[in-house]
Order: sequence, then structure tokens, then C-alpha cells
Amino acid sequence: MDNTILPVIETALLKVAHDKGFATARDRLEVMSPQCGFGELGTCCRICYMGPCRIDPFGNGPKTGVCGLSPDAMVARNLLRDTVGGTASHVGHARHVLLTLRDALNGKAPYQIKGVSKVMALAKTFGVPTEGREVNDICRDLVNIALEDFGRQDEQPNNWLSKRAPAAEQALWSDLGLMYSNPHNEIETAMHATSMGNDADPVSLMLRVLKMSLIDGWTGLTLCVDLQDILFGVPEIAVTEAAVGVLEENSVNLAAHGHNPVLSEKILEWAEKLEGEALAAGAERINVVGVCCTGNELSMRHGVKLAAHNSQTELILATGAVDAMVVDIQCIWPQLAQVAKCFDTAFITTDAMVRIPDARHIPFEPHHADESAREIVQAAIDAFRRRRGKPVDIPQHKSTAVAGLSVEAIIDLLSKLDAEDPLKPVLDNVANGNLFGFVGVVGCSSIKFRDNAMTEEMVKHLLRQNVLVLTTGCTAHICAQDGLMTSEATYRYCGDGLKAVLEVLGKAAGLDGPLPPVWHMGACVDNSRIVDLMVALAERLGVKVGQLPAVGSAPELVQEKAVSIGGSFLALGVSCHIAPAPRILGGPMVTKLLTEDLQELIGAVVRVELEPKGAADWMVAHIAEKRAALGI
Ligand code: BF8
Repeated sequence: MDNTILPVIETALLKVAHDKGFATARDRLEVMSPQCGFGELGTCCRICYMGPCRIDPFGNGPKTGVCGLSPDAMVARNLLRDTVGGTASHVGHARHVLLTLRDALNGKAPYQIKGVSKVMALAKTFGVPTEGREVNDICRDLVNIALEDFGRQDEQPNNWLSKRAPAAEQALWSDLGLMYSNPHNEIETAMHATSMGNDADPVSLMLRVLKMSLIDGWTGLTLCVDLQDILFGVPEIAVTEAAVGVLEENSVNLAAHGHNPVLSEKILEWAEKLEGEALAAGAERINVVGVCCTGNELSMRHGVKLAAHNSQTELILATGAVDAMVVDIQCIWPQLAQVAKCFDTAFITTDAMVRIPDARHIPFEPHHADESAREIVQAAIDAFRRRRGKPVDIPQHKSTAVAGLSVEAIIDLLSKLDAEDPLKPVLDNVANGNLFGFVGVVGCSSIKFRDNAMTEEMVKHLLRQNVLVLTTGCTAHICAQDGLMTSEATYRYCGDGLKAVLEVLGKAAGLDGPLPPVWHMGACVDNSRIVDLMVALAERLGVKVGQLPAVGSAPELVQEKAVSIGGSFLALGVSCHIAPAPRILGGPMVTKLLTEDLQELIGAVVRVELEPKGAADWMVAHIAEKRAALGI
């Protein structure tokens, strides 16, 4: 195994925490290990009060729940509820962005349209007239089309699904009964179907899982990202830095954590406006750093530095150097408030849905975004005043990283090689084998997989075999921290074919060296960018997305959202590697369905591999099969 830098970073962070007497997530996990075997297998049901029921599929105990529910139905029902949790999170985020855009257009929320090119592109997709019209008027039409999706009761196909998703796949989804209309109705139906005494057919439940995942893909992710690009601009290639070493002892360190740029964009704006107050407080500057997906959003659009992925969030607070951590929604550990308390760090929640004991709550909603953002930045400056002169412990590790690889930025870059047909250079290199295939490495960072540097090692195995890696979410942080988003990584880790391709691209981009081999495409919602890129390549080739030499991987799954994102890849016919195993192994039929029989149904399977090399080898073999089927 290569020596990777990330374990060094985490070792250093853990030492800081332990030296100060903090228990960390690893300690809490150890205390409760081994974890519940029934839970791991998915055969624990607590939906009704005759239970909780537990089925041991390997022993001589009960073979069904008290109501007679089979283990397969039990695991499928639980998986559907996981998928609903993930989809509801993304759809809620998307709706919030939509309403913010509507209010901005009506002059009720202080945001401007920064992504005019996106407005025009979407107008074309949705057939909205543009000739002689103001951008805001065109945008209003797009907002109404999106609002129709959230309000309709006519069972007509969802606008964002039917207009944004590729036509060939829609035909299959339609045959399988997976097309959806109103995402909210579907979430309600799935919760209803999984309540006691309803759907008990594992096949029916698994089709619902796919349908729910489609909702996540096209409303939770695609609609959300389309509208975020309208409001905040389409990302362009930018250089940033990653890891705890981006914290600065003598600056106001303000960490933005969560997912929704409606908050973090305003924080960034007010950090610039209040720079003078920070200087007056004795700081060198206000250092806004990004954590988790909010960090990715800010680094994609502004090159903001990335401080930590999810499993490092409590650890960076233990440095004592974070003056304020402001959070919005999703993936916020309650423990953060407890660590913050020990340092006088301002730990600030902002969303009514995210209330955490011992946090300071500053309500943030778009109509009064400026007032709230100002108050939050001021709280950070006040906390710096209290911290000034006290010792901090910042492990000095960080790496540079290239971010901002939106599809538009990639096409822009490729246009420099072939203005008429920008995707041709990529496809030529896929055909000649220089670029063996693509893997979307997505999802979380898990303390269960950090010790073997699962993500970094798996990625390096892929690069050696000329596979280009596209990444988002916390795996993007991991790769950035490990130096995998640099030109040096191309020289150090890539096979000769991939290296040659990236050298040509680097030259076209005007870089000193090759383009990095791992492309930072954003936050978890930005998995839609990976899908958009794959759809563009497939359409240019005249094949379905599932025929491309491409695989998805969530090597350190933690959150329900990663389950529904994985499902949205599967629905496109893109197979997925996953670790750890999803909680279905207690249901033999569901396990066989996901790992084998799904191939027949949608052309994709799920593969569990817990070791980096095994995972990479399976993905490369799978890509080789796809290449052979294409005759390349
Ligand atoms: O949406 S990768 S731990 S931060 S769920 Fe959460 Fe997982 Fe990180 Fe972002 Ni995505």
C-alpha cells in the first residue's frame, strides 16, 4: 500500500483531540462494537408496535415478523425508507433553492442571477422563448415550470425528469412504471406503502426504491444544481487548497458546514464586507473555509479552501483555531456543539429543522439573508477576540487542488482542442484505450474505512489502469487532501495512456503541467454534473448511458443520501461499487436482485468490495466488459 498523506492528517488530528482529552467518533464506535447484527443485515423491523421483530436468517429462530412479513420484504422496506430519507433531503434542498430564486426574482430576497448562460441553456431545454426578453422574465418561466412539478396532481410526467433526462432511458423507466409526477406525492406514497400492513412484495418494494432514486436524481440533484447555477453562477476551473492546514492562527477562521449555498454565499459576501472589523479586532483577515458539501460548493464557485470532510468535523474544532462554525442542513453531528463549547467556538445553527442542544441559533431565511449573515460573521469576529493570544494546535498539512470542473468548464476546455466537436478528443482516447474508462467516486468519508485509506488507495489503483476519476462530496475532500487533484498526481499515479491525455488537456488549459487525474465536480447534489457529462458522451456516441465504460462507487458510504444517489446511477444502467454492504444481506432474494438479476432489468448491478484493490479490480473488469460490448 502506498503511503498516503491522509492518514497522516487524521493521525495528527486525532492526536490533537486525544491530547486534549476528547473522545472522538472512533472512540464512541469502539465502545458500541460489535454493532447490531440484525441491523447490519437489515432484518430488524420496528415499524409497528407488535415488534420490534428480528429475524436471524442463519439460525433456527423466527423466519418472519409477527405480522408474517418475509425477510426479503423487511430488508426491501427498510431500504426504501433509507432511500426516502436521502431523496427527501435533496428534494427539500432543491425546493428551498427554487423558492429563494422565485423570491429573488420578485425582489423579496437579496440575491441576483449570476448564471445567465445557465438560464439560456435551460430555456432551450424547456422550450422557453428568449428572443427580445429580459433574463429575469425567462427565468420566471423556468421557475414556474419547476413550481408546477412540486404542485401538480394530474399525474403528468415531471417536467425536470421528462425534459432533462435522456429519452432512451425514459422509455425503459416508463415500461417499468418508474416515471414520476410530483416528488412530494411520491415521498408520501413511499412512506405510506412502507407503513404497517401495506406493500409486502419485495419486488414491488425494490421497484419503488428505483423510482425514489430517480426522484432524487432528477429533482433532488439536477433541478437543485440547475437552479443553484442560475443563482450563484456556473463553476469555472479554480485552484484551491485542502486539509486542516488551511486554518490560520492569526485570522478569523469561519468554517461553513452543510449543503445549501443560499447560506454560505451570503456568509462569504459578508465576510468580505466586514473585513475591516476583523482587522480592527487584531486579525490578519477573515478566513472562510469550507467543510463537507458546503465547502465543495464554495470551492467550486470561489476557490474557497477546504478544511474538512465529514469524519473530520469534530477534529478540526479540537484544534481550538476555528472561531465559528456555521451550519445549515444535513450531515451535522450533534457532537460538534459539545466540542465547540470547550473552546468558546461559536457553533451556529441556522435552520429551523436543525436544532442542536448547546448550539447558538441564528435563524437564517432568504428574505432576511443579509441581516442574519452579518450577525453570523460578527459572531465569528467576537469569538476571535476571545481566542486571540490563546494557544492553538493546527496540524500543518494541506495540499493544492484544482476544483470547479463543471460540465460547462470541461466542454470549454475541450473546445480548445476541437471547437466544432469538443467531446471528440475524449471519445477518440476512449476508443484507442488511452482513457480506459470513467469512475464516479462519490459520497461520504467513513471512520470505518479511514484506516485503510479506502478512497485514496482505490483511486490510485484506478488511475494506474488509465481510469479517469470524477468525484464529488466528501470523497472529493479526501482526494483533494491527498494531493490527487494536482499535476504531480498525474505524473505519479497515472498509467501512460491517461497521463498522455491529461498532458494534452493541461496544455489546452494553459497549465504548467497536465490536468489532475481526479476531477472535482462539486458537492453531492453535483452528482448531476457527472450524469450530465455521461449523458453528453452517450448522446454524442449514439448509445445509452449504461453502455459507456463507466461505473459509480461510494467507497465509504455513511448517509441515506448516498443510497438514493447510488440508486439514481443504477437506474441509468450504471453499475455501482459500494462499501460497506447495504443493509439487505438478510434478504437472499433482494441481495441476488441487486447483485445479479438487476442486470437483466436495467443493465446494472451492485458490487460490495471492502478492500481498495478488490474494488478497483472489479470496476476495471466491469469497464472492460462494457468496452468489449462496444467493440473497443
Ligand atoms: O451530501 S458526502 S457525509 S457531507 S452525505 Fe454528508 Fe456524505 Fe459528506 Fe454532503 Ni454527501
